[in-house]
Amino acid sequence: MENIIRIAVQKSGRLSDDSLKLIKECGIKFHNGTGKLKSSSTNFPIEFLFLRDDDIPGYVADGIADLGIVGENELVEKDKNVNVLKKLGFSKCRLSLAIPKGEEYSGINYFEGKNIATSYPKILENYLKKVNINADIHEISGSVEIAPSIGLAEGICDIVSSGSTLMMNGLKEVEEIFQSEAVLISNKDITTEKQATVEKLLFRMGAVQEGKKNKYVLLNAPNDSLDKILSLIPGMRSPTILPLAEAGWSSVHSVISEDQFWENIEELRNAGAQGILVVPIEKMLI
Ligand code: PRT
Ligand code: ZN
Repeated sequence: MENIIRIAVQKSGRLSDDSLKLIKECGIKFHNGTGKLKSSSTNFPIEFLFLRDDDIPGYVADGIADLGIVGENELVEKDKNVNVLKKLGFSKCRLSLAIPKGEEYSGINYFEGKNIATSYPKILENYLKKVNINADIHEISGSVEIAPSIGLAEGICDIVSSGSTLMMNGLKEVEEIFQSEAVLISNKDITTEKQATVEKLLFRMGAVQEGKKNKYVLLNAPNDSLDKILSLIPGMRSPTILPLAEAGWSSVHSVISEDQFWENIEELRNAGAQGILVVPIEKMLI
């Protein structure tokens, strides 16, 4: 039982679905009935705590939870003493300064002596210090985007994803000050027994992430253009080549990153590749 780890995940919000999806993709089974604060897995030594994201860094720093999944914005703002184990690639967003659309913006000096409303006073304060600007930070906990229109502040510093919230509120983004995505954090003093479980989880998460980055590609190619085609899709170690029933043709199988595939698709076709299949990979163990 000493090897059972506890992970804190957001109860409901923008991080919840992707956090639970990642855990499920790691082959970990659990029930998360609505309203439950705690749950455990039936096939992996892990317990779940469902919390507000604001509380996750503190629970992990205090050792109530061994691990947590939280946005970097929340982690840096809370400034707790934890380890970051892994970037998870979801809930990506940025923290930006924005001002009313009609205002002219000439640079960061615009904010000198101004009032800025935000839910992220620490990150903003650090940024303003770095760029040598003195501004008044007005901390509010939500609906930051309405602050300028009600006369509470001249600018805001808030999370932006698509930018439509700013636009709907007559604001424009003028400086990006911080980039964020979900990260896996851990307590600083994990016992050796628990550490072994953490390693197992990290191994599985790594395999899921690698699988997502890569695709399994199958294509048919005339033998005389195999060299060219192989140079365009190098495999994990080297591609598999099988003869087709039709003389002079081969089937090439390989694993390549999706980005690389799209970059080379035209050249592959020009080199004579046909019947190209791109198949998702569920997990990849290198
Ligand atoms: O209840 P709890 O405290 O747990 O949740 P919460 O309401 O504090 O957070 P939640 O669920 O809204 O967001 C959790 C985390 O998701 C954040 O800490 C970020 O790391 C990340 N994230 C990603 C976002 C967004 N995208 C996002 N778009 N968090 C908030 N927003 C909001 C933003 O505040 C603004 O109001 O969406 C609006 C902007 O979106 P666009 O698309 O209009 O630009
Ligand atoms: Zn929150």
